[in-house]
Amino acid sequence: MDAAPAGLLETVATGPMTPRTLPPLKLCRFAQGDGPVRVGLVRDDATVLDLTPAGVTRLQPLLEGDDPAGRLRRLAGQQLPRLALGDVRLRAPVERQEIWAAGVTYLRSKTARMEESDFSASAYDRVYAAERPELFFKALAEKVAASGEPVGIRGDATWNVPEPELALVLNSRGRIVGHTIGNDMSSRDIEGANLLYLPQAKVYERSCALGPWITLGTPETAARRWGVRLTIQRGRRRVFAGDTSVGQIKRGFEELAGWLFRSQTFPHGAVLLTGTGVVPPDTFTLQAGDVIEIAIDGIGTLRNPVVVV
Ligand code: DO4
Ligand code: MG
Repeated sequence: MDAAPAGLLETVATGPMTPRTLPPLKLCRFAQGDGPVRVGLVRDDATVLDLTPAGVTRLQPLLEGDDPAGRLRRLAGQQLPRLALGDVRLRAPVERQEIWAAGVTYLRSKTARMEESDFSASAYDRVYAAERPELFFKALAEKVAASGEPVGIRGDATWNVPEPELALVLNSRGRIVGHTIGNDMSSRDIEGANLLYLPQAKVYERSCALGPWITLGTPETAARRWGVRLTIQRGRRRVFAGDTSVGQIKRGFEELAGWLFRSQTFPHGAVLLTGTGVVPPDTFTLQAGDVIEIAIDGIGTLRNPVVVV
């Protein structure tokens, strides 16, 4: 079957023979100036529909409902305040969810990490093939950088990279209710020195970015056709560009979510990054001032400048 146009994937039957393609739903958190954080729906990548007057003031109650996408489609038809996207500040699309990440889900990630460390090579090789995936805690929601906010490279690391990853948005029942873009910032020299240093290589100040919003209503079969593109800009120079496809992920989304929820509860839901398939060459390391852009079809672009932390 031919790939559907990126982002135009949900259909409704409008008559016996004429399914209609629906535009993607982009659910965001935003603020104006120093004002309170509100929940909105991004339309045409230009306007934000403020959902506050419709009683939607937080993401979680919406995501816990039986049909968040259906509810949002109904809300989109209401008379609600409209703001220009350029006039608001997007906030990370998380409230109290724990942020977790899966690792070594792409062949590219496995080979890069085996080259990075003789010491840990067999662990990466084994986990790629094992039934149980690698899952690790990544961030508290309050520590996540939104699109536009800085991400960090550790002051005590010498080899730092972004990891562009599709992120699954899960409600408290473990249901996949949406997708967003994640950046699993990583210090490869620390990780490569010893696998037991993984939490220090992965979990530090500003090590996770999510955004720019959550896209709802895309089934896994459609999301697996999305492309993932990473570019890194240094001043006027593009110092890295690479891409992959979500379809290269070895494991199913439900499989990853199922493992995350084994013997574990997430009363506020969770976000699960699904691993990276784009790895810059070993000679590349990020510098303060670089700007990282991660674009995923059907979602948008997550853009973050880099600072040393
Ligand atoms: O075990 C190292 C982490 C792997 C990872 O974060 C990834 O593959 O994305
Ligand atoms: Mg990763």
